[in-house]
Amino acid sequence: MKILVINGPNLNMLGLREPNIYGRTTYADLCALIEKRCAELGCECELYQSNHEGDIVDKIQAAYGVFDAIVINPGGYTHTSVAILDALKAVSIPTAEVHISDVDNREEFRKFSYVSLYAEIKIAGHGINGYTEAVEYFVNKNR
Ligand code: DHK
Repeated sequence: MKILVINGPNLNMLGLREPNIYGRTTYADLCALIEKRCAELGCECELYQSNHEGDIVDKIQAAYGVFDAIVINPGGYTHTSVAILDALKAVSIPTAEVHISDVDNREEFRKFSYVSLYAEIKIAGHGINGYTEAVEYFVNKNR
């Protein structure tokens, strides 16, 4: 199976940004972790990060007919982007929503997620392990 892992704005700053919330692991380390787990599970993955909403929409649209599942952490767009929600609905690819932090126990505005209106699973507050848990979810589901 082929999984597309999308990270939204500021996730390229992992390791530097608010380490008390997001940890000290860098984005490069995160990519290495996901690639290793996918290799162990025998699935293909592509990793994509963008700070731009429209680029993320383009990437989701281009996933149609190519990827079997999407793992997405939309960053701040989680709480604002109807466009990302609509793109996911348009391609109808099974999607897991991941957040490094426990978004339901932070500021009020982080409790609402547009992507949750489409995603079949939400993993939040498990740190970077949330990404590999999402990959495992799809691999198990497709067994
Ligand atoms: C990452 C962000 O950049 C925030 O805007 C979200 C999410 C939370 C995370 O926990 O990974 O609110």
